[in-house]
Parts: sequence; structure tokens; C-alpha cells
Amino acid sequence: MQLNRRQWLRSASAGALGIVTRDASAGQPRTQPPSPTNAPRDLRNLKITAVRITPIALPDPPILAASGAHGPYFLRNILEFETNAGITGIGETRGGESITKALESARTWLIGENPFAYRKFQARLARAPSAVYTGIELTCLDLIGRATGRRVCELLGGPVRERVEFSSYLFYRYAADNPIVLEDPAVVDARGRGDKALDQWGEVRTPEAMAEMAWKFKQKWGFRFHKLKGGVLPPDVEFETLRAMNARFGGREPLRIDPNARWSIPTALRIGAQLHELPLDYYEDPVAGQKAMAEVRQKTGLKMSTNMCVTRFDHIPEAVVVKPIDILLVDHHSFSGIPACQSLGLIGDALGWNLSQHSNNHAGITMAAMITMGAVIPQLTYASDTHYPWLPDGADIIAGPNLPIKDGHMDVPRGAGLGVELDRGKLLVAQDRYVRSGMRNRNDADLMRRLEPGWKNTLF
Ligand code: GKR
Ligand code: MG
Repeated sequence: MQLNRRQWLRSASAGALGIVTRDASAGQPRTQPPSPTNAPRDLRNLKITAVRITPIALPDPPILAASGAHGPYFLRNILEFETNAGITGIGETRGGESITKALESARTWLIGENPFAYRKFQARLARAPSAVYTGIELTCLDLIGRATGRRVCELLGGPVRERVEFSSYLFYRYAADNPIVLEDPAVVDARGRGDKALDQWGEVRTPEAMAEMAWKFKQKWGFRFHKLKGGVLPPDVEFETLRAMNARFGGREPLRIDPNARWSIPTALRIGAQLHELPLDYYEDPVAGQKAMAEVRQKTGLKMSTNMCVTRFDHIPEAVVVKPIDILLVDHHSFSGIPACQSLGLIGDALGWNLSQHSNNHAGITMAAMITMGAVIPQLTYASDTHYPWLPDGADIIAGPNLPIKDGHMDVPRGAGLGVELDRGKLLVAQDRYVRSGMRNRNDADLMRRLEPGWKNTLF
């Protein structure tokens, strides 16, 4: 019998999946759930004693974006820090060989460091991609939470909410058992055709098919906001898709479209003029760069958002002058970590911006981190993006079933730290896939050119 997450947690706390510890009075092993109550008293000398970095590949369906088609796997790096207190913290960050190597080269100096002082690591990593520091910081935060018996959201002044809202993230796509996908030499799992395919959503490349998938996403997860990933089909077809979705939802549900800057300014203005007839939540990155975004925003009068033209703190001064957006999609991987993103809330207050969250493919540790972000930033009031529904059931590397999405919301996990545990068996499978697939970086253009010979991501 397959347990849902709530049943799984109940059985974990009843001992079936508990952690084995020593009972001091009896000297006997006893089981206990992953609870926040076992923090050692003296944490002043907490030190990192071992660092494990595990690059992994998790299965991904051929979903489409301006960058092309997602390959058979997406890559992540999983971190584990052991300490002299016997507590281990876990973290997850972006995948790719350069991130793995940069994390590996931090290993030597991390050993012996106090995880409470994670801020000082930032200077040492100034030249590495930001996902390196943010992965290390996240692991330290999880560790501090476990050591003190607190959730990360409590360490950071929250929670300001216990449930965080997410939007559906709808991609045009090929079927998971498309022969070109199955022939990809990188595929090293047992996925096949029909009911052995990675997922059962099929091919979705028309307005009608997308409206149907949007409806089913709503039935399954209860989403109340719906984001269409654009920049794939001709812009008029994508607009027709929004119309079809709106009709399917009876005109009542807020919609978003994100062409990932694949539209020219005239196209963005023409489609923008038509978007007024729909219940638009926001218009995300139709064009490239702050100036072009500001022009579209000013001429259409639509609410605009980005995860492309303001992605670092040093992009903000220009945005203050140029005014390209109303909503900033924050991502803790690029904005220097969760505590740093809390300042974006205050900056947003000053500039009149609201916040939402950007997502790339991720596993359950990042999912817990994203829920935590939503729980510690009062200004994060727009439903966040997440790719999590695209991760096939059972493929996550956390213990137990995937974290549940109900009524479009996710609960902040209850356990100490980020509140999720690694499943070592699943982690090893995902690491083995990484090794055997040979995939080392994301390259959406590669599969797309095989699916659609001659494909180029030129501007619409
Ligand atoms: O997963 O293909 C994708 C998305 O297009 C992703 O790469 C974007 O970074 O989700 C992102 C977005 O909102 O632009
Ligand atoms: Mg976007």
C-alpha cells in the first residue's frame, strides 16, 4: 500500500521509520521520529567535520520553453555536512559540473568551520557562481535548525504564514514516450511506452490540449493561479491558449504568461493589448532587458514581472530608474540565499514591488527551502512557481512520498531544520543515474533540435 505523506509521517513517529538513538537511562536503542527536541546543550563549539557533495540526475519530461526541450534528466547537487555533535545538515542547490567542482573545492576549508557563522563563507566564495554559497548556506541553516531544535523559518523570524501558495506551472510538451526522447543515449532508466512512460500527460501542443491539462492540474493539486510557459508556439497561438484556459476555468482564475524574453517589443505590445480581455495576474518577461520591459509596461499598462531582468542586487539601481516591473520573482539561488531574500521584501516595500518566487527543476530539499522562503517574507504575496509537480512520484530523494500540494498550498514542514530527511537509497540511485547518463549540464537546445530539426530560438 502506498502511503501519502501524512500517513507516512504518522508511521514515522510511531517508530516504523524512526531514527535509532540510545536511551541514556536504559542504555537500549529506542526509535524516535525526526523531532526538534534532541538538541545538544552546548553548541558553542559546533564544527563541520565532514562534507559530502553528491551530484544527481532526476527524471524530467520533455517540457518546452524558449530554451528548447528539457532533456531526460535535470541535474542538482545535494550537500551533507556532518558535525562533531553527531548532527548532519542537508542542502540542495543547482546542478551542473561547474557547481559540483566549486563545491568540492570549498570542502577543505569548510571542515573545522562553525556552521553558525555561515555569512563569513560568502567572501571566500565571491568568485564562484552564487548557487555555491547559497547551497552551503542552506545546509548550514538546516544544520543549525537541527542542532537547536528549530525550523529554519523560526530561525529567520517566522513563520509569517504556515501555508504557502503555489501556482500551476504549465508547459507545452511532447509525450514522455516520444520515440526521439526514448532513443536519447542519456536515458539510463527503465522508462518505456504507454503506462511505462515517465508520466501520463501526453503531448500538449495546442490550446485545447493545454486547457485540458490546466484543468487537470487544478483537479489534482487545487491551484488557483495558472502560469503558461510561453515563447514556444507562435505568440497568437499562445494567446489563444490563454483564452482556452480562461474558458475552461469559467473566466474566474488569474492567468500568467512567461515567454522568457522571446518576443520582440512590437509582438509584446500587440499581444499585451489583447491580454486586457483576460483575468491576467501578471505579464512575465515578454521581452529582454529592463528598458524594453519598461516600454511594454508603460505602453500596455499591464502588471509586469521578471526573473530575467532583475536577478541580482546590483540590478536594482537601474530598475529604480527604469521601472520595468511590479512583481519580482525572487530565487534564493541567485539572490544570495534565503536571509538575503528577506531584505528584498523591504526593498520591494520601498519601490512598490510585490514578490513571487521563481523556480527551475528541483527536488524536495529545495521544495522545503522554497516553502520556508514563503514563510519568512511577509511581502511574498503572489503565488510562487514550482516545477515540483513535474517530478514523477517516487523520484524525489527525500524520505517518504513527495511533499503534498493541497488547494494550491504547501504546509511548512514541521520537523527541525528544513523538516525533510534524505533517503540514502534514492540518493544513490539518482547519483548512479548522473554518472551513467553522462549529462553534466543543462542543454535544452540539443533535444529540441532532434524533436524539431532546424529549430532556433529566434525572436517572435
Ligand atoms: O524550466 O524551462 C524551464 C523554465 O523556462 C526555466 O528555465 C525558467 O528559468 O522557470 C523559469 C522562468 O520562470 O523563467
Ligand atoms: Mg520566468
